[in-house]
Amino acid sequence: MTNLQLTLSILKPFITRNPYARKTIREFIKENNFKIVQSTTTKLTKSLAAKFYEEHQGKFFYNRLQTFMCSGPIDVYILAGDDVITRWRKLLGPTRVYKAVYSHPDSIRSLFGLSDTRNVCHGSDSEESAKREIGIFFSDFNVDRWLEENKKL
Ligand code: IDP
Ligand code: MG
Repeated sequence: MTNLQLTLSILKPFITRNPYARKTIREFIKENNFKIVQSTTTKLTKSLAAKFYEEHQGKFFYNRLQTFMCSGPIDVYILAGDDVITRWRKLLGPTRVYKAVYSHPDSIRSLFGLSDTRNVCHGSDSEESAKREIGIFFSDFNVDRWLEENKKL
């Protein structure tokens, strides 16, 4: 393991109602040797969604995003793996689904995305974001300690 990292992954609302998509996404996780370190199924409140997406407040798509993210259950995973932050985002494909369909046809967002808002999954974009986002959903989880302990293995 050269660059062990943790990332926060969310299966967004409509996808948790689609067993085939859920199964396929779990297979992607397995095939790429990512480990699910912790997982939870929950429903976001407006205030938690606001905290999670604080960098996007004020953008034209923000209200739509917040409403959508609170519209049903989500699966939240802490994923671990070698370079998992960029590799998970690569598996997701581009943020915009119409772009994903043309440029990354076998990505998760291309396969299961319905619109730019309903783009299937979240993935942290940096180590700092991963730490912040993991803290929102798993407040007892110590990112630094987990990495320190598991990098030695
Ligand atoms: P990311 O999820 O690929 O990191 P961000 O730019 O961080 O993309 O945006 C967060 C989320 O906001 C996206 O996953 C998507 O659901 C939504 N979003 C981003 N840009 C747009 C847009 O142009 N139209 C509609 N929704 C958007
Ligand atoms: Mg982002």
